[in-house]
Amino acid sequence: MIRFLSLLFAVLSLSFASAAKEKAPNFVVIFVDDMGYADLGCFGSPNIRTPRLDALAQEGMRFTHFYAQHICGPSRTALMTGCHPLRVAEWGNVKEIHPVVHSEEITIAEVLKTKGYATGCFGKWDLARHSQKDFEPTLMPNYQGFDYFFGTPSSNDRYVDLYRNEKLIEENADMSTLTKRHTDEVLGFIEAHQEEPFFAYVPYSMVHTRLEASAEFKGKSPRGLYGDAVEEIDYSCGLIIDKLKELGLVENTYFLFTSDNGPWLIKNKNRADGHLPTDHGGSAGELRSGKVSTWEGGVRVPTILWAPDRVPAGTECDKVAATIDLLPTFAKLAGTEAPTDRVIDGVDIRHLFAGDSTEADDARVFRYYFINTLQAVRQGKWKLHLPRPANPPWLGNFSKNNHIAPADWIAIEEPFLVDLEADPGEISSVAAAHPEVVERLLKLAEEAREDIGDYDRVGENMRFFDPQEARPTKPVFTKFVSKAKKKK
Ligand SMILES: [Ca+2]
Repeated sequence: MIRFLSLLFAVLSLSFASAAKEKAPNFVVIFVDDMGYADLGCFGSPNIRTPRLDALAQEGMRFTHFYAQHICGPSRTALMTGCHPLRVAEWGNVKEIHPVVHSEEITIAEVLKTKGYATGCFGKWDLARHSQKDFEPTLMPNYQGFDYFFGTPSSNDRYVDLYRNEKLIEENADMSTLTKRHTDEVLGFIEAHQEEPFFAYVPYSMVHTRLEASAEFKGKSPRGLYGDAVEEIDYSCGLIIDKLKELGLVENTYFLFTSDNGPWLIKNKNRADGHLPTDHGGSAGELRSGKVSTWEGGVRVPTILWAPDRVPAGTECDKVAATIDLLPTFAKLAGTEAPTDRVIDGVDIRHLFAGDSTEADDARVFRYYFINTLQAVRQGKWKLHLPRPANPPWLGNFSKNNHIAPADWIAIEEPFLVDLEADPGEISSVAAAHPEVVERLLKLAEEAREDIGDYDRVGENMRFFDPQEARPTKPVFTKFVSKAKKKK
């Protein structure tokens, strides 16, 4: 009997051990808003204190060539779908500045749901219309793969409404409370779902203007209110890490921190803004320009991956990687695949997570779209800015771009080739010295136009799910009436 019991115990322990090993990993993605490439200590900030994130970089990996998109809505679209935003279907077959992501698109949360994940979204959604009030309720997180939502429909430009799932719980919320409330919700979600695999997507409203910070942080950073808000985000990430440790979830969780676009260079607006002090934007360091541009400062974002024993400690990945890679990579880690019935732009980068790289990483092509326009392509160290007028009429309201410095919003007469290794600030073109590289990258740009599209053409694999005419343009803000509201 004793022998039988000990045998039974041995069998049970083995199966428990293998069950623990086989449990799909948890994912926590912090998608901070408008943080510049150089706004963390571990990415070179001279005056913003981020001890918790710096520690994660020491224990994990810094991605130094990691790409988001040029502005909030497209960037969220890319992360959610694993695709360039112009490829992604929207209601009414248009391509908006801030995509209204079609319900037939498959989000990263929907992919993970197929493997039994608990999914939560905490913060700013921005994919159901760029508006706090006039958004499409049936395109909110609860309809796009998330079991739980605590946050706000769009940006906090003027005011912010808070929702718990579909219920409006507070209008015009106190912005100084947002980071803390979002974080508290994340902690509660992790606690509640510690036994299941979970995906916590945390698109904090901060550090997008209007900036605010809790009383504990306000007025404390040498970098002013912007620094206060970043330092509170750092502290909050620390609380999430502490929770993972407390619950014994570290060995089975991937924690990724990144930003949705470069810094909002409000001080460069060169005009009276009306309500924002001039120090409210971050810094891209040596990278050129910021948010609302396809210069590196607009799209390359500070990124940290932390997963002890799976991601090598204290390492740096200088290969091209992007938010579009998270869907295919997380799908594989969860034991499934990215959707196979449509083109997905992102690639599986598990090998980069593990500290390896291949020749394919150096050959990878990254396409820089600005709303509906292909503006540049990159392969290896070469980046080619494509010719364009300073104020393209097809960009609608954005044909005059007050977000960035006038020197960065210029006509490009000839293909402008940059060697990003020698010239990270994209100061001068070396096109004349490397005509073969220019020719190769122009060909890659043409392939992107054929596949994804451009302002003047519908790409072969640009997606449309509605009966209306397929249009690659509509880059203007227009009055929107939700289908659900119409029905009422
Ligand atoms: Ca943003």
